[in-house]
Amino acid sequence: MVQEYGLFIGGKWRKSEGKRFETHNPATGETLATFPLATKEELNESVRHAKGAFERWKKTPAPRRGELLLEAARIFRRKKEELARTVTTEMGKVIAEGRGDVQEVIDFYEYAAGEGRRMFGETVPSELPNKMCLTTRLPVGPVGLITPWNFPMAIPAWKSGAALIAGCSFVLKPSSLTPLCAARFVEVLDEAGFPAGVVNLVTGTGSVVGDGLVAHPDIRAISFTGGVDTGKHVYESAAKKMIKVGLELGGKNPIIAMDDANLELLMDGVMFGAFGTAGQRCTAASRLIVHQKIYDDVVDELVERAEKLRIGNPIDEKTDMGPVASADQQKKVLEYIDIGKKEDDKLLTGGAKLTGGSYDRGFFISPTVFAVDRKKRLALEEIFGPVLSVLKAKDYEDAVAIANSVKYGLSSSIYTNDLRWAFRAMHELEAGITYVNAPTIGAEVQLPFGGTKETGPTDTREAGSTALEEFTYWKTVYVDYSGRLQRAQIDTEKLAGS
Ligand code: UN1
Repeated sequence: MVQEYGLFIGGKWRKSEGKRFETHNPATGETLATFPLATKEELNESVRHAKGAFERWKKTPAPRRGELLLEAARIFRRKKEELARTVTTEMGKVIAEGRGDVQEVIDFYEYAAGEGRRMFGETVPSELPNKMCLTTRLPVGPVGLITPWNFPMAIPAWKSGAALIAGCSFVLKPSSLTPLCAARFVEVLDEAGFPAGVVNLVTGTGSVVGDGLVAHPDIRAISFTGGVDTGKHVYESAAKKMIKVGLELGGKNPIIAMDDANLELLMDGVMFGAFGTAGQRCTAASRLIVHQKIYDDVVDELVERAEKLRIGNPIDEKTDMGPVASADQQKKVLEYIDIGKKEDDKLLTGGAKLTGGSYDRGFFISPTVFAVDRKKRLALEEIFGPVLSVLKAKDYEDAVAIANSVKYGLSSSIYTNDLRWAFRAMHELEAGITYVNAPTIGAEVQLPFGGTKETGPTDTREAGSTALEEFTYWKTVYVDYSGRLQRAQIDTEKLAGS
Protein backbone atom coordinates (compact mmCIF):
# COMPACT_ATOMS: atom_id res chain seq x y z
CA MET A 1 0.00 0.00 0.00
CA VAL A 2 1.25 3.45 -0.89
CA GLN A 3 1.56 5.49 2.26
CA GLU A 4 0.12 9.01 2.31
CA TYR A 5 2.18 11.47 4.30
CA GLY A 6 1.21 14.88 5.60
CA LEU A 7 3.31 17.81 6.79
CA PHE A 8 5.10 17.78 10.13
CA ILE A 9 4.29 21.08 11.80
CA GLY A 10 4.35 22.02 15.47
CA GLY A 11 5.12 18.45 16.58
CA LYS A 12 2.23 16.82 14.66
CA TRP A 13 1.66 15.21 11.28
CA ARG A 14 -1.06 17.24 9.61
CA LYS A 15 -3.19 16.93 6.52
CA SER A 16 -2.58 19.47 3.81
CA GLU A 17 -4.96 21.42 1.60
CA GLY A 18 -2.47 21.19 -1.26
CA LYS A 19 -2.32 18.81 -4.21
CA ARG A 20 -0.21 15.69 -3.82
CA PHE A 21 2.85 14.25 -5.56
CA GLU A 22 4.36 10.79 -5.65
CA THR A 23 7.82 9.54 -4.88
CA HIS A 24 9.24 6.58 -6.82
CA ASN A 25 11.96 3.98 -6.79
CA PRO A 26 14.30 5.06 -9.63
CA ALA A 27 15.40 1.46 -10.22
CA THR A 28 11.94 -0.08 -10.60
CA GLY A 29 9.46 2.76 -11.13
CA GLU A 30 7.45 1.58 -8.11
CA THR A 31 5.47 4.30 -6.30
CA LEU A 32 6.66 4.52 -2.69
CA ALA A 33 4.53 7.19 -1.05
CA THR A 34 2.65 10.41 -1.69
CA PHE A 35 3.30 13.82 -0.18
CA PRO A 36 1.59 17.21 -0.12
CA LEU A 37 2.55 20.21 -2.18
CA ALA A 38 2.19 22.54 0.77
CA THR A 39 0.36 25.83 0.35
CA LYS A 40 1.76 29.21 1.26
CA GLU A 41 -0.51 29.33 4.35
CA GLU A 42 0.80 25.97 5.52
CA LEU A 43 4.37 27.14 5.10
CA ASN A 44 3.58 30.28 7.10
CA GLU A 45 2.00 28.13 9.77
CA SER A 46 5.17 26.06 10.05
CA VAL A 47 7.28 29.21 10.46
CA ARG A 48 4.87 30.45 13.15
CA HIS A 49 5.47 27.24 15.08
CA ALA A 50 9.22 27.40 14.52
CA LYS A 51 9.22 30.98 15.80
CA GLY A 52 7.23 30.14 18.92
CA ALA A 53 9.40 27.12 19.69
CA PHE A 54 12.62 29.08 19.14
CA GLU A 55 11.92 31.30 22.14
CA ARG A 56 12.02 28.25 24.44
CA TRP A 57 14.61 26.19 22.57
CA LYS A 58 17.25 28.93 22.63
CA LYS A 59 16.93 29.07 26.42
CA THR A 60 17.43 25.31 26.80
CA PRO A 61 21.06 24.86 27.90
CA ALA A 62 23.18 23.62 24.99
CA PRO A 63 24.29 20.42 26.81
CA ARG A 64 20.58 19.57 27.30
CA ARG A 65 19.98 20.16 23.60
CA GLY A 66 22.92 17.84 23.01
CA GLU A 67 21.26 15.05 24.99
CA LEU A 68 18.35 15.08 22.56
CA LEU A 69 20.73 14.93 19.61
CA LEU A 70 22.46 11.96 21.22
CA GLU A 71 19.12 10.26 21.76
CA ALA A 72 18.30 10.82 18.08
CA ALA A 73 21.71 9.34 17.15
CA ARG A 74 20.88 6.22 19.19
CA ILE A 75 17.58 5.79 17.36
CA PHE A 76 19.26 6.34 13.98
CA ARG A 77 21.76 3.63 14.91
CA ARG A 78 19.02 1.22 15.90
CA LYS A 79 17.12 1.88 12.66
CA LYS A 80 20.19 2.08 10.43
CA GLU A 81 19.37 -0.85 8.16
CA GLU A 82 15.74 0.10 7.64
CA LEU A 83 16.63 3.73 6.91
CA ALA A 84 19.46 2.70 4.58
CA ARG A 85 16.94 0.66 2.60
CA THR A 86 14.70 3.70 2.35
CA VAL A 87 17.62 5.75 1.01
CA THR A 88 18.49 3.12 -1.58
CA THR A 89 14.90 2.52 -2.58
CA GLU A 90 14.00 6.17 -2.99
CA MET A 91 17.26 7.63 -4.30
CA GLY A 92 18.96 4.71 -6.06
CA LYS A 93 22.43 4.61 -4.50
CA VAL A 94 23.75 1.09 -3.83
CA ILE A 95 22.86 -0.32 -0.43
CA ALA A 96 26.41 -0.07 0.96
CA GLU A 97 26.23 3.66 0.22
CA GLY A 98 22.69 3.84 1.62
CA ARG A 99 24.17 2.56 4.88
CA GLY A 100 26.94 5.14 4.55
CA ASP A 101 24.35 7.91 4.17
CA VAL A 102 22.70 6.90 7.46
CA GLN A 103 26.07 6.38 9.17
CA GLU A 104 26.90 9.99 8.30
CA VAL A 105 23.69 11.02 10.11
CA ILE A 106 24.72 9.06 13.22
CA ASP A 107 28.27 10.43 13.08
CA PHE A 108 27.16 14.02 12.76
CA TYR A 109 24.44 13.88 15.40
CA GLU A 110 26.95 12.40 17.84
CA TYR A 111 29.50 15.03 16.91
CA ALA A 112 27.00 17.88 17.19
CA ALA A 113 25.75 16.55 20.54
CA GLY A 114 29.28 16.95 21.90
CA GLU A 115 29.40 20.49 20.54
CA GLY A 116 26.71 21.30 23.12
CA ARG A 117 29.43 21.07 25.77
CA ARG A 118 31.99 23.04 23.77
CA MET A 119 30.72 25.84 21.56
CA PHE A 120 33.79 27.74 22.60
CA GLY A 121 34.07 31.50 22.59
CA GLU A 122 37.13 33.56 23.54
CA THR A 123 38.16 35.59 26.53
CA VAL A 124 40.37 38.47 25.50
CA PRO A 125 42.32 40.89 27.72
CA SER A 126 41.00 44.43 28.03
CA GLU A 127 43.21 47.49 27.60
CA LEU A 128 41.69 48.82 30.85
CA PRO A 129 41.98 47.47 34.41
CA ASN A 130 39.11 45.63 36.10
CA LYS A 131 37.40 44.95 32.83
CA MET A 132 36.78 41.62 31.14
CA CYS A 133 36.02 40.89 27.49
CA LEU A 134 34.60 37.73 25.99
CA THR A 135 32.71 36.34 23.03
CA THR A 136 29.80 33.95 22.94
CA ARG A 137 27.65 32.46 20.19
CA LEU A 138 23.91 33.13 19.97
CA PRO A 139 21.40 31.36 17.71
CA VAL A 140 20.13 33.49 14.83
CA GLY A 141 16.47 32.43 15.07
CA PRO A 142 14.23 30.02 13.16
CA VAL A 143 16.03 28.81 10.03
CA GLY A 144 15.14 27.24 6.69
CA LEU A 145 16.94 24.12 5.46
CA ILE A 146 16.66 23.28 1.76
CA THR A 147 18.17 19.92 0.94
CA PRO A 148 18.93 17.89 -2.20
CA TRP A 149 18.19 14.27 -3.12
CA ASN A 150 21.70 12.88 -3.43
CA PHE A 151 22.36 12.52 0.31
CA PRO A 152 18.72 12.45 1.38
CA MET A 153 19.48 11.81 5.05
CA ALA A 154 23.09 12.91 5.56
CA ILE A 155 22.60 16.46 4.31
CA PRO A 156 19.41 17.11 6.32
CA ALA A 157 21.44 15.77 9.28
CA TRP A 158 24.40 18.12 8.77
CA LYS A 159 22.09 21.08 8.55
CA SER A 160 19.56 20.18 11.22
CA GLY A 161 22.18 18.86 13.67
CA ALA A 162 24.07 22.13 13.53
CA ALA A 163 20.90 24.24 13.71
CA LEU A 164 19.54 22.30 16.69
CA ILE A 165 22.67 22.35 18.78
CA ALA A 166 23.08 26.06 18.04
CA GLY A 167 19.61 26.65 19.50
CA CYS A 168 17.70 27.26 16.26
CA SER A 169 14.36 25.75 15.33
CA PHE A 170 13.93 24.87 11.66
CA VAL A 171 11.65 24.21 8.72
CA LEU A 172 13.08 21.55 6.42
CA LYS A 173 12.14 21.59 2.74
CA PRO A 174 13.53 18.42 1.15
CA SER A 175 13.94 17.68 -2.55
CA SER A 176 10.72 16.44 -4.10
CA LEU A 177 12.60 13.34 -5.28
CA THR A 178 13.30 12.16 -1.73
CA PRO A 179 10.54 13.30 0.65
CA LEU A 180 10.19 9.80 2.13
CA CYS A 181 13.78 9.88 3.40
CA ALA A 182 13.08 13.29 4.92
CA ALA A 183 9.87 12.05 6.55
CA ARG A 184 11.64 9.01 8.04
CA PHE A 185 14.40 11.31 9.25
CA VAL A 186 11.90 13.63 10.95
CA GLU A 187 10.08 10.66 12.51
CA VAL A 188 13.29 9.82 14.34
CA LEU A 189 13.66 13.38 15.62
CA ASP A 190 10.06 13.25 16.80
CA GLU A 191 10.72 9.97 18.62
CA ALA A 192 13.85 11.45 20.22
CA GLY A 193 11.59 14.03 21.85
CA PHE A 194 12.50 17.45 20.45
CA PRO A 195 9.91 19.96 21.70
CA ALA A 196 6.95 20.66 19.41
CA GLY A 197 7.72 23.29 16.78
CA VAL A 198 11.51 22.92 16.92
CA VAL A 199 11.47 20.47 14.00
CA ASN A 200 9.17 21.06 11.02
CA LEU A 201 8.96 19.35 7.64
CA VAL A 202 7.22 21.02 4.72
CA THR A 203 7.26 19.35 1.30
CA GLY A 204 6.34 21.13 -1.90
CA THR A 205 7.57 23.17 -4.79
CA GLY A 206 10.64 25.36 -4.91
CA SER A 207 8.53 28.36 -5.84
CA VAL A 208 6.04 28.10 -2.96
CA VAL A 209 8.01 26.44 -0.17
CA GLY A 210 11.63 27.17 -1.12
CA ASP A 211 11.17 30.79 -2.16
CA GLY A 212 8.58 31.27 0.59
CA LEU A 213 11.04 30.17 3.24
CA VAL A 214 13.86 32.38 2.00
CA ALA A 215 11.57 35.40 1.80
CA HIS A 216 9.73 34.85 5.09
CA PRO A 217 10.52 37.71 7.49
CA ASP A 218 10.85 35.37 10.48
CA ILE A 219 13.37 33.03 8.87
CA ARG A 220 16.80 34.27 9.95
CA ALA A 221 19.14 31.99 7.98
CA ILE A 222 18.96 29.66 5.02
CA SER A 223 21.13 26.66 4.45
CA PHE A 224 20.93 25.39 0.89
CA THR A 225 22.63 22.55 -0.97
CA GLY A 226 21.90 22.17 -4.66
CA GLY A 227 22.68 23.58 -8.10
CA VAL A 228 24.52 26.83 -8.80
CA ASP A 229 21.60 28.54 -10.54
CA THR A 230 19.18 27.96 -7.68
CA GLY A 231 21.98 28.80 -5.24
CA LYS A 232 22.47 32.21 -6.85
CA HIS A 233 18.75 32.87 -6.66
CA VAL A 234 18.71 31.92 -2.95
CA TYR A 235 21.77 34.10 -2.30
CA GLU A 236 20.13 37.11 -3.95
CA SER A 237 16.84 36.76 -2.09
CA ALA A 238 18.61 36.20 1.22
CA ALA A 239 20.77 39.29 0.61
CA LYS A 240 17.60 41.40 0.33
CA LYS A 241 16.75 40.40 3.88
CA MET A 242 20.37 40.62 5.11
CA ILE A 243 20.18 37.12 6.53
CA LYS A 244 22.81 34.46 6.83
CA VAL A 245 23.04 32.02 4.00
CA GLY A 246 25.07 28.86 3.68
CA LEU A 247 25.46 27.55 0.14
CA GLU A 248 26.97 24.26 -0.97
CA LEU A 249 26.66 24.20 -4.73
CA GLY A 250 28.19 22.32 -7.63
CA GLY A 251 31.55 20.84 -8.36
CA LYS A 252 33.72 19.67 -11.25
CA ASN A 253 36.15 17.89 -9.04
CA PRO A 254 39.51 16.80 -10.44
CA ILE A 255 41.76 13.88 -9.62
CA ILE A 256 45.32 14.59 -10.73
CA ALA A 257 47.31 11.46 -11.52
CA MET A 258 51.06 12.14 -11.44
CA ASP A 259 53.46 9.84 -13.28
CA ASP A 260 54.78 8.35 -10.02
CA ALA A 261 51.30 7.46 -8.69
CA ASN A 262 50.55 3.97 -7.45
CA LEU A 263 48.34 2.91 -10.35
CA GLU A 264 46.36 0.26 -8.53
CA LEU A 265 45.49 2.69 -5.77
CA LEU A 266 44.68 5.37 -8.33
CA MET A 267 42.31 3.15 -10.27
CA ASP A 268 40.47 2.02 -7.13
CA GLY A 269 40.04 5.68 -6.18
CA VAL A 270 38.94 6.83 -9.63
CA MET A 271 36.30 4.13 -9.91
CA PHE A 272 34.85 4.97 -6.51
CA GLY A 273 35.14 8.73 -7.02
CA ALA A 274 33.62 8.79 -10.51
CA PHE A 275 31.00 6.03 -10.37
CA GLY A 276 30.14 5.85 -6.68
CA THR A 277 26.55 7.14 -6.20
CA ALA A 278 26.42 6.97 -10.04
CA GLY A 279 28.48 10.17 -10.07
CA GLN A 280 25.75 12.09 -8.26
CA ARG A 281 27.78 13.58 -5.43
CA CYS A 282 28.74 17.23 -5.31
CA THR A 283 32.17 15.82 -4.59
CA ALA A 284 32.18 13.25 -7.43
CA ALA A 285 35.39 12.96 -9.44
CA SER A 286 34.24 14.14 -12.83
CA ARG A 287 37.67 14.95 -14.26
CA LEU A 288 40.73 12.73 -14.29
CA ILE A 289 43.79 14.78 -15.21
CA VAL A 290 46.58 12.40 -16.16
CA HIS A 291 50.28 13.04 -16.58
CA GLN A 292 51.14 12.34 -20.22
CA LYS A 293 53.67 9.64 -19.31
CA ILE A 294 51.04 7.33 -17.84
CA TYR A 295 48.04 8.49 -19.88
CA ASP A 296 47.72 5.47 -22.19
CA ASP A 297 48.06 2.93 -19.39
CA VAL A 298 45.53 4.75 -17.24
CA VAL A 299 42.99 5.01 -20.05
CA ASP A 300 43.25 1.30 -20.92
CA GLU A 301 42.81 0.24 -17.31
CA LEU A 302 39.95 2.67 -16.80
CA VAL A 303 37.96 1.35 -19.73
CA GLU A 304 38.52 -2.23 -18.63
CA ARG A 305 37.35 -1.50 -15.11
CA ALA A 306 34.34 0.60 -16.15
CA GLU A 307 33.13 -2.21 -18.39
CA LYS A 308 33.28 -4.68 -15.53
CA LEU A 309 30.96 -2.69 -13.25
CA ARG A 310 27.72 -4.48 -12.44
CA ILE A 311 24.82 -2.13 -13.03
CA GLY A 312 21.43 -3.02 -11.60
CA ASN A 313 19.04 -2.78 -8.71
CA PRO A 314 20.96 -0.98 -5.95
CA ILE A 315 19.25 -2.99 -3.20
CA ASP A 316 21.15 -6.07 -4.43
CA GLU A 317 24.45 -6.32 -2.49
CA LYS A 318 26.28 -7.39 -5.64
CA THR A 319 25.39 -4.28 -7.64
CA ASP A 320 28.24 -1.80 -8.16
CA MET A 321 26.19 1.07 -9.54
CA GLY A 322 22.47 1.80 -9.50
CA PRO A 323 20.32 4.08 -11.67
CA VAL A 324 20.41 7.85 -11.70
CA ALA A 325 17.80 9.43 -9.47
CA SER A 326 15.07 10.47 -11.90
CA ALA A 327 13.90 10.76 -15.49
CA ASP A 328 15.03 14.41 -15.55
CA GLN A 329 18.43 13.45 -14.27
CA GLN A 330 18.74 10.73 -16.90
CA LYS A 331 17.72 13.18 -19.62
CA LYS A 332 20.26 15.76 -18.47
CA VAL A 333 23.11 13.25 -18.34
CA LEU A 334 22.22 11.86 -21.78
CA GLU A 335 22.17 15.41 -23.14
CA TYR A 336 25.72 15.90 -21.87
CA ILE A 337 26.76 12.62 -23.49
CA ASP A 338 25.35 13.99 -26.76
CA ILE A 339 27.23 17.25 -26.29
CA GLY A 340 30.43 15.23 -25.87
CA LYS A 341 29.72 13.31 -29.05
CA LYS A 342 28.85 16.49 -31.00
CA GLU A 343 31.97 18.30 -29.78
CA ASP A 344 34.08 15.34 -30.96
CA ASP A 345 35.21 14.23 -27.55
CA LYS A 346 36.45 10.68 -27.80
CA LEU A 347 33.97 8.26 -26.23
CA LEU A 348 36.10 5.55 -24.65
CA THR A 349 33.31 3.50 -23.12
CA GLY A 350 29.61 3.64 -22.21
CA GLY A 351 27.68 6.65 -23.43
CA ALA A 352 24.17 5.23 -23.54
CA LYS A 353 21.01 4.54 -21.67
CA LEU A 354 20.83 0.90 -20.55
CA THR A 355 17.78 -0.84 -21.95
CA GLY A 356 16.11 -4.24 -22.00
CA GLY A 357 14.62 -6.33 -19.22
CA SER A 358 14.50 -4.67 -15.82
CA TYR A 359 16.60 -1.74 -17.09
CA ASP A 360 13.50 -0.44 -18.85
CA ARG A 361 11.76 0.21 -15.56
CA GLY A 362 14.49 2.45 -14.17
CA PHE A 363 16.86 5.25 -15.13
CA PHE A 364 20.07 3.41 -15.96
CA ILE A 365 23.06 4.83 -17.79
CA SER A 366 26.24 2.92 -18.55
CA PRO A 367 29.43 4.12 -16.85
CA THR A 368 30.85 6.54 -19.38
CA VAL A 369 34.37 7.75 -20.04
CA PHE A 370 35.32 10.43 -22.55
CA ALA A 371 38.78 11.65 -23.52
CA VAL A 372 38.24 15.38 -23.50
CA ASP A 373 40.11 18.45 -24.56
CA ARG A 374 40.52 21.06 -21.82
CA LYS A 375 38.31 23.73 -23.40
CA LYS A 376 35.33 21.48 -24.11
CA ARG A 377 32.08 21.65 -22.20
CA LEU A 378 32.59 18.18 -20.75
CA ALA A 379 35.83 19.44 -19.24
CA LEU A 380 34.21 22.45 -17.63
CA GLU A 381 30.55 21.85 -16.72
CA GLU A 382 29.05 19.83 -13.92
CA ILE A 383 27.17 16.76 -15.20
CA PHE A 384 26.12 15.00 -11.96
CA GLY A 385 26.05 11.51 -13.42
CA PRO A 386 28.30 8.54 -14.24
CA VAL A 387 30.38 10.41 -16.81
CA LEU A 388 34.12 10.86 -16.37
CA SER A 389 36.19 13.22 -18.53
CA VAL A 390 39.86 12.27 -18.90
CA LEU A 391 42.33 15.02 -19.72
CA LYS A 392 46.03 14.81 -20.55
CA ALA A 393 48.51 17.09 -18.77
CA LYS A 394 52.11 17.84 -19.72
CA ASP A 395 53.42 18.08 -16.16
CA TYR A 396 52.41 19.07 -12.61
CA GLU A 397 51.96 22.79 -13.41
CA ASP A 398 49.81 22.01 -16.42
CA ALA A 399 47.70 19.59 -14.38
CA VAL A 400 47.01 22.21 -11.71
CA ALA A 401 46.22 24.84 -14.36
CA ILE A 402 43.62 22.48 -15.85
CA ALA A 403 42.27 21.63 -12.40
CA ASN A 404 41.81 25.32 -11.56
CA SER A 405 40.33 26.31 -14.91
CA VAL A 406 36.69 25.67 -13.90
CA LYS A 407 34.27 27.97 -12.10
CA TYR A 408 33.77 25.46 -9.26
CA GLY A 409 35.98 24.69 -6.27
CA LEU A 410 34.60 21.98 -3.99
CA SER A 411 36.81 18.90 -3.85
CA SER A 412 40.09 17.88 -5.49
CA SER A 413 42.67 15.13 -5.32
CA ILE A 414 46.22 14.26 -6.30
CA TYR A 415 47.79 10.83 -6.55
CA THR A 416 51.54 10.98 -6.14
CA ASN A 417 54.29 9.57 -3.94
CA ASP A 418 56.34 12.73 -4.19
CA LEU A 419 55.91 14.95 -1.14
CA ARG A 420 56.74 18.04 -3.12
CA TRP A 421 53.82 17.61 -5.53
CA ALA A 422 51.50 16.64 -2.69
CA PHE A 423 52.31 19.72 -0.60
CA ARG A 424 52.21 22.08 -3.54
CA ALA A 425 48.80 20.68 -4.54
CA MET A 426 47.46 21.25 -1.02
CA HIS A 427 48.26 24.92 -1.48
CA GLU A 428 47.68 25.40 -5.19
CA LEU A 429 44.42 23.58 -5.92
CA GLU A 430 41.51 26.03 -5.77
CA ALA A 431 39.09 23.91 -3.77
CA GLY A 432 37.62 23.69 -0.29
CA ILE A 433 38.87 20.10 0.05
CA THR A 434 42.03 18.38 -1.22
CA TYR A 435 42.72 14.66 -0.86
CA VAL A 436 46.15 13.14 -1.24
CA ASN A 437 46.16 9.56 -2.54
CA ALA A 438 42.41 9.24 -2.06
CA PRO A 439 39.48 10.15 -4.33
CA THR A 440 37.48 13.38 -4.15
CA ILE A 441 34.62 11.84 -2.16
CA GLY A 442 34.35 10.60 1.38
CA ALA A 443 34.43 13.67 3.62
CA GLU A 444 34.23 12.94 7.37
CA VAL A 445 31.81 14.87 9.57
CA GLN A 446 34.31 16.19 12.10
CA LEU A 447 35.96 18.36 9.45
CA PRO A 448 34.65 21.43 7.64
CA PHE A 449 32.92 20.74 4.32
CA GLY A 450 32.47 23.30 1.58
CA GLY A 451 34.06 25.03 -1.34
CA THR A 452 35.26 28.18 -2.98
CA LYS A 453 34.49 30.04 -6.25
CA GLU A 454 30.95 29.32 -7.47
CA THR A 455 30.65 26.26 -5.24
CA GLY A 456 30.03 28.53 -2.30
CA PRO A 457 30.76 32.22 -2.28
CA THR A 458 30.13 32.59 1.44
CA ASP A 459 32.55 31.80 4.20
CA THR A 460 30.41 29.17 5.89
CA ARG A 461 31.41 25.54 6.08
CA GLU A 462 29.14 22.68 7.03
CA ALA A 463 30.15 19.99 9.52
CA GLY A 464 33.22 20.12 11.74
CA SER A 465 33.89 22.83 14.27
CA THR A 466 32.70 25.38 11.69
CA ALA A 467 29.18 23.94 11.47
CA LEU A 468 27.83 26.47 13.95
CA GLU A 469 28.77 29.44 11.76
CA GLU A 470 25.67 29.14 9.61
CA PHE A 471 23.29 29.29 12.55
CA THR A 472 24.86 31.60 15.12
CA TYR A 473 26.12 35.12 15.43
CA TRP A 474 28.88 36.33 17.69
CA LYS A 475 28.11 38.45 20.73
CA THR A 476 31.05 40.38 22.17
CA VAL A 477 30.62 41.18 25.84
CA TYR A 478 32.50 43.81 27.89
CA VAL A 479 32.17 43.64 31.66
CA ASP A 480 33.55 46.66 33.52
CA TYR A 481 33.85 45.96 37.25
CA SER A 482 36.02 49.01 38.07
CA GLY A 483 33.05 51.00 39.38
CA ARG A 484 33.86 54.07 37.29
CA LEU A 485 33.62 55.17 33.68
CA GLN A 486 36.67 53.92 31.83
CA ARG A 487 37.00 55.16 28.27
CA ALA A 488 38.68 52.82 25.80
CA GLN A 489 41.29 54.49 23.55
CA ILE A 490 41.18 57.62 25.76
CA ASP A 491 41.86 56.67 29.36
CA THR A 492 44.38 54.09 28.22
CA GLU A 493 46.90 56.87 27.46
CA LYS A 494 46.80 58.03 31.07
CA LEU A 495 47.43 54.50 32.22
CA ALA A 496 50.42 54.09 29.96
CA GLY A 497 51.91 57.34 31.29
CA SER A 498 51.15 56.78 34.98
C1 UN1 B 1 27.46 15.91 -1.41
O1 UN1 B 1 27.71 15.28 -2.43
O2 UN1 B 1 26.75 16.93 -1.45
O3 UN1 B 1 32.26 13.63 0.88
C2 UN1 B 1 27.89 15.49 -0.06
C3 UN1 B 1 31.34 12.94 0.45
C4 UN1 B 1 30.12 12.72 1.32
C5 UN1 B 1 29.24 13.92 1.31
C6 UN1 B 1 28.92 14.41 -0.08
N1 UN1 B 1 30.54 12.43 2.67
O4 UN1 B 1 31.37 12.44 -0.65
